[in-house]
Amino acid sequence: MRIFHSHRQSGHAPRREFHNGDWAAFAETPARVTAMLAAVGPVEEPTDRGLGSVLAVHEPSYVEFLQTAYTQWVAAGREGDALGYAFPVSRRRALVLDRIDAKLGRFSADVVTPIAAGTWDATYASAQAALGAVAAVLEGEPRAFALTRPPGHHAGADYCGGYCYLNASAIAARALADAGRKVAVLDVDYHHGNGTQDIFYESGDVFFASIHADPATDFPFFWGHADERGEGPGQGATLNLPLPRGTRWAEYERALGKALEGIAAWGADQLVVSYGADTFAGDPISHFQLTTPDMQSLGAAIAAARLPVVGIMEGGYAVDSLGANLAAFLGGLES
Ligand code: SP5
Ligand code: ZN
Repeated sequence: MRIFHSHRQSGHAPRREFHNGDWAAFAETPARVTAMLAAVGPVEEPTDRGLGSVLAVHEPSYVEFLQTAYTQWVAAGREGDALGYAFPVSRRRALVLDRIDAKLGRFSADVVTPIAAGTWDATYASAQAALGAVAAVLEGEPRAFALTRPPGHHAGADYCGGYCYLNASAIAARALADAGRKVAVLDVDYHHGNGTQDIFYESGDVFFASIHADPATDFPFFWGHADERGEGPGQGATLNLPLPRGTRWAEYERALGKALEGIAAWGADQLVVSYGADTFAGDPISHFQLTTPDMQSLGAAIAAARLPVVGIMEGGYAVDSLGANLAAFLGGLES
């Protein structure tokens, strides 16, 4: 399988994140990339296809913010990573705010998504890796994978969140839909892909299905509940399948069957799979019980839908097992 990845994606390395009222080591580290590269075949450096497909999903003001936030942070005399602390939760006015702290609040959903020196370059390269996989599939490959990092599925049209900045899955889905494919996004990361859902919530041309930890107990809390089904032209084109902590493969497989049924009933001819290895039993921040062989079963069940697949890497924080889990998933996908 053709796999797209740029070394520039490792330039994003925030030092720490806010966790349970204190600072903890940042979980979404460049070491994840090292582990994955060691376990998969050779990767291709993506062609730079520019900002067009990024701006088809994200607001120009948000993209400009991502490009300049760290420089503004440093210019304001700050040290460490840029992080907001005040958020406009009530009757948001379209204020043009100058202070970097105000902009960080305006364009962030949480305080676990710091912007460091290499963040823009890495998230841009990650989006280009996704577009490389899109191009491969549009050229006729049955499947291609983008080894994206930082991940993307928590990022919305105008906000970062959950370690995500540009939403590679949404960018890939939009590009494939604009090329005439009938696209379904299947999100199998442990966490609900709220950014992707939000981007396509009112659009009838991309279906979004997600299997994830019940947001009643897990991040991102405010999205991913079973009664969220889309609105307007997107009514019925969102399918959420929350599962309890402790879920094992047998129960997960049933939800996967429902997701694939929904996707088939909608008439998709193209899949974008947001793959997170954080459903693994050994994941340090998650609570499902999938094993490495289950990752192969997951890939095989998706392959059985017999649709072209663009795979996008999302989360997965058990670094020592991450390579094996990704290799198992990709092996299943090729079966
Ligand atoms: C893409 C993805 O999987 N994002 C997950 C974001 C979850 N963020 C909330 C969990 C915070 C846990 N922090 C643990 C720090 C340990 N060093
Ligand atoms: Zn996740």
